[in-house]
Amino acid sequence: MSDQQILNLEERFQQRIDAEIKVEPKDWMPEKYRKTLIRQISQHAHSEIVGMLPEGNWISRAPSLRRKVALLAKVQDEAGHGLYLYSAAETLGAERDQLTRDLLDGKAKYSSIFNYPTLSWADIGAIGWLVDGAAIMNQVMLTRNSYGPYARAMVKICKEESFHQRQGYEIMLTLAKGTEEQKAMAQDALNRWWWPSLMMFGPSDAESTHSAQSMKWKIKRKSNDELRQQFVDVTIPQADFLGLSVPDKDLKWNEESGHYDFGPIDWDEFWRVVKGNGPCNRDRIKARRKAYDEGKWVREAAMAHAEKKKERKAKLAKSA
Ligand code: BYC
Repeated sequence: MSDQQILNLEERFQQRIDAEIKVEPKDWMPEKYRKTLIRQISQHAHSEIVGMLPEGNWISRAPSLRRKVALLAKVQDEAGHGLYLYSAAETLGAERDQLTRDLLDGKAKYSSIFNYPTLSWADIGAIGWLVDGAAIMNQVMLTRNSYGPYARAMVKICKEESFHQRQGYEIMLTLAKGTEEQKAMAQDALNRWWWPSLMMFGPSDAESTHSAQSMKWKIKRKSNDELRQQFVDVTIPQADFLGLSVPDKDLKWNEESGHYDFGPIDWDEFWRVVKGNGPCNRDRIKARRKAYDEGKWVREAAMAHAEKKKERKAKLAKSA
């Protein structure tokens, strides 16, 4: 194809995006659009899968049967989200096995938040409330992203995330209204999860390398800072209702802007975690490698079964 033909196609592609027409797997798309989506969707899928680990740590120690059932369902939902997202990446030509290998080799990114430890039961409340809360803020925007399979996957995922957020907030509410020790546990969890939750939205707009192009292609509809501010504005009244204080001495309501002002984020910590040096990065990858190795016989059995089925079908077709 000549350069001029590609330019024409790119122009038409942008016009369709501007007209809010969804891009579907068999449509022509610029190679960079495809790559950007594979990057973001696979990072998102890895986040769902690695994100099962911090909460999985508490399934066997949940304080009641009811809590255990809810947590088990939530963690299983995250596995489902990972699987839809890997399927969405496959519609763009990515190989699932390669994506998994990139994660296990430490080449692929996943959300920074999942590299922090879950030290107490209150952390399970804080994750549902803050981490799923932040995830919803971002994913509601993604239900309107320009790539059809990704946008549609987000609709179902957001419904499930809403349940996750509510179960987390309800754990926090129970602890905050409980004994002094329980309230202290809830406060300690908020202290540790607050800043990493704000970091989840990614670098500031000035530092975000992909935002401008992703906004143009409507993969993103709101900037990292806009979503972060939206999250702070929604979450502070929820913390007030719990009677807990957010660990930020600069936090205050700004009458003029109609938003909360908040203190500076420690971006050195963010990049340290993203680059593999957070408190749990090594443990997380080790756990995923172990799961992959232990699942080898399942993958082999599934392949052997598929092969046998194919052979049986071919035999039947021959004898018919
Ligand atoms: N952590 O140009 P930028 C869940 C990277 S899981 C690590 O702003 P972009 C849940 C970024 O990848 C839901 N890395 O990028 C599961 C880029 O690096 P590369 C998780 C980060 O893509 C279990 C570089 O920094 N949600 O809900 O335009 C239990 C520059 O950033 C992070 C998603 O994955 C980070 N936090 O915007 C409970 C949402 N932030 O690729 C809950 C989908 C940035 O150039 N993803 N980086 O090497 C997105 O919406 C976008 O990718 C982001 C970043 C807003 C995260």
